Amino acid sequence: MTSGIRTVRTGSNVEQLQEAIRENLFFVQGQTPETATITDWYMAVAYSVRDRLLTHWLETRRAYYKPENKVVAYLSAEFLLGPHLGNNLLNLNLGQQVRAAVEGLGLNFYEVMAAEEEPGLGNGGLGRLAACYMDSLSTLAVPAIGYGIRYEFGIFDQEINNGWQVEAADEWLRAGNPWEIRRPHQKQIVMFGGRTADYTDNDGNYRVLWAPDRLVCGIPYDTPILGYRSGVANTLRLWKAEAYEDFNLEAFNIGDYYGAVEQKVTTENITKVLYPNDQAMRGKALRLEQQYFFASCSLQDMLRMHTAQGLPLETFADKWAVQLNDTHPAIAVAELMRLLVDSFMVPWDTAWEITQATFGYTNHTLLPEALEKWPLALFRSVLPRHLEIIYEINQRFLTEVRRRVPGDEARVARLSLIDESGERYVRMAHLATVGSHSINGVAALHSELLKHGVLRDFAELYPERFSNVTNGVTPRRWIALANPALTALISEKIGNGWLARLEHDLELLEQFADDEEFLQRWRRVKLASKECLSGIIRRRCGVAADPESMFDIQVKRIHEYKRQHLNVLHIIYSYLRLKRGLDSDAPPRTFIFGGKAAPGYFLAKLIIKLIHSVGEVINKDASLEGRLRVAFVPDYNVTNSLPVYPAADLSEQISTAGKEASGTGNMKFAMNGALTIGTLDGANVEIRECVGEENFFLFGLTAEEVMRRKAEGYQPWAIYQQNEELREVIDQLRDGAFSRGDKELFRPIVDQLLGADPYMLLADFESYVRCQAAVSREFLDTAGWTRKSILNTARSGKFSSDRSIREYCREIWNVKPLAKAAAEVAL
Ligand code: 26Q
Repeated sequence: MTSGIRTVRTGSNVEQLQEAIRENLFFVQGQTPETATITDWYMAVAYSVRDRLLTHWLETRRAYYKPENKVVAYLSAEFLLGPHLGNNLLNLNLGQQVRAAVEGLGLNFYEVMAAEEEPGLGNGGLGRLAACYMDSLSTLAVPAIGYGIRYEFGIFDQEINNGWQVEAADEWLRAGNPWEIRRPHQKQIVMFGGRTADYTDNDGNYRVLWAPDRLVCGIPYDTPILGYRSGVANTLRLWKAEAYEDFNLEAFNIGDYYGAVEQKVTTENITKVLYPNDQAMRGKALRLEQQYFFASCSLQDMLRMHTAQGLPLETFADKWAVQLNDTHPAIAVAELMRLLVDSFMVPWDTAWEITQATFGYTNHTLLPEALEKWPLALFRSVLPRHLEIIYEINQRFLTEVRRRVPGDEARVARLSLIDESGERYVRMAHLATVGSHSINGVAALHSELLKHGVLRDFAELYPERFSNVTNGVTPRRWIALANPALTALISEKIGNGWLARLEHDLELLEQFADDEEFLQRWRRVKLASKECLSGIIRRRCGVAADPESMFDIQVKRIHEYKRQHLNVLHIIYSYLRLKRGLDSDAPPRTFIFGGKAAPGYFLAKLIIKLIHSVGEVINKDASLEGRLRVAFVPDYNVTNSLPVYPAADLSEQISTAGKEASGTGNMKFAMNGALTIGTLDGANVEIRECVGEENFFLFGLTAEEVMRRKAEGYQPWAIYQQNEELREVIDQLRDGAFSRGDKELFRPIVDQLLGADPYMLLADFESYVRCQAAVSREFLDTAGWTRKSILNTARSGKFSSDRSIREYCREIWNVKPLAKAAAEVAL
């Protein structure tokens, strides 16, 4: 390369960057400044930034191929990354120069940034966790590859029509994706369906041949995941399904051109669309095909890299730590066994040792109805060989169980990888558990409950395999990018290093919690964030929100267990009291919601309608003089969430205790200085421990009490009759006060609340509204509230994903950071 090219590709002063953007606009987008659209400019800027991280990326890739480096493979059906540009600018420390360069070209920097379509390749918490973990792995200089699926359509876009959710296809690849590189030479081939046959080989060994009826190509698309100023860029490798051409040609050659094309279309469906986290989805063959497709591609890719280094298969688990992000990739356990035993002729026992030493399994749910299971017949039709392997694993496992606990066939049935209580199913959580050396939950309470609930029998057999790693979120995206003003204020007080050392440094803020001037500046930063969100709400929802009012926010997927409707009951309750002339001294509140409902989840969609309907009545009621406002921010996604967290005074984390595995939004809010109103659920428990109980609003039954109440027989009807104010809230809902007299519209919600509601809203209602009254009182003490806000931020360092990743590295993966960077980022 000539030095001239080098400069335009890598130079980092404003002139060089401007030159780079102009060149990319012309040579990549084929546009001139006169003809370019904002998307063309965005692409030109993105390519210019990508050029500047390629060196880090290729150097990190070399580390994967060094035999002495152990590599983390994070297998996840979802990676909910959010926009790349801002993140890469922050991590490369190029933000100011690129901004100046862009503005020097006569463009609005924020408009250019806003032209990025975010890759919404996840549903919510689990997918976003994978993205935060990739960020931390690179920041900590741990060699890692994220393996997943390159969905052509990510999570649907949400539109709101007359208060109802309407789904629209997410065409995120429309304009092309400047951050990915297709690597067709590293394609893999994946087999599906067909039959198996056994035979004896020349050495007298029992062998199985799998004759599939379909072959599919997996093409990797790589995206760099930069660390925060670490000089490391790990790879996110997402697989796209394409037709296996040779196979297709067979049909073509015998004249069946349309048959060949049809097969191509069917094949490419595998990576078409992300499934929503919806129970109604259960049993869809395409979902199993997706899971197997990416698990197989990823393992074959690791084996390719492993053997390319001349390493023997016996050392596979010394080279690779493969983490299963829930059971979605759990089929990898059977697939690694198949590859080792059938393809590489490794003896079964050796293969099983390698497999168990390789995998770790993270569980993200306690809801038994959410555990993945596949009807046996369907499983066999897609993966006949894997079913045999699972039977073999099961037989050996149950033999071991019978040996260790003789005469307990009920236990054997509970532990079996096959559910035979009715229609027969393959239990994916059981497969993941027996195939892993480590099983962890995602918050302390969750990990405890796991051992007493869905994985109890396994925890009794193998207690040493169970542990907890409490979730974390990356402070780079969730503080620095989301809240630049707060970031600047914090840096002014405690220096610049804290974004990479949250647990250690953030608590240094505490010393300013009583400093009058600091309090004022903290308050002004919060107010400016609220003004910004207020503008968004005005433009997008047509709701006027006073930035001086309390911003009370619940953003997350819409689900009964998360209890957005409990929040709504409190809103109605507050409204009725104000109408009656009570609570006139309470601070004005703006209730803000955001979140998507699974398209097939009727009650969740009705809750969205309910929020809008209640909002319509309240926002229009002039007699309130603006003391209550309700807004629903449409299309809640990573991009739209960024201005939300900094603007919150109050974070709603109100799930039924024992139902939310961890939650991660709760952490993002606390870091940005919101106080939490919450139950003792998931990571709320640990957040409260860290920030101090006086800085957290606790209400509701504990997980234990929930279970006890359920066992005794939960009677919502009795609660309804005893509590007059609750009765009025429910009656108004039922009698059409929020549905223009329509008594049918919200009946399903009312019926659920008064019926066998598994989430026990009414049991927590009184405790919740009382706690909310305390929130209102405390908010009136501005200085006291601000102090608590500062303490929430200062004490939330534990919830950095850097801490979580350090724990995974030490306790589960036995992986160390790259030597070069180790001095800078001590693990
Ligand atoms: C399963 C089968 C078929 C189709 C889809 C699915 C599916 C997809 C996504 C099931 C579940 C999910 C996502 C689950 C999830 O996001 N769980 C959340 O994980 C977070 C990270 O650990 C936790 O903080 C949350 O508490 C947990 O709800």
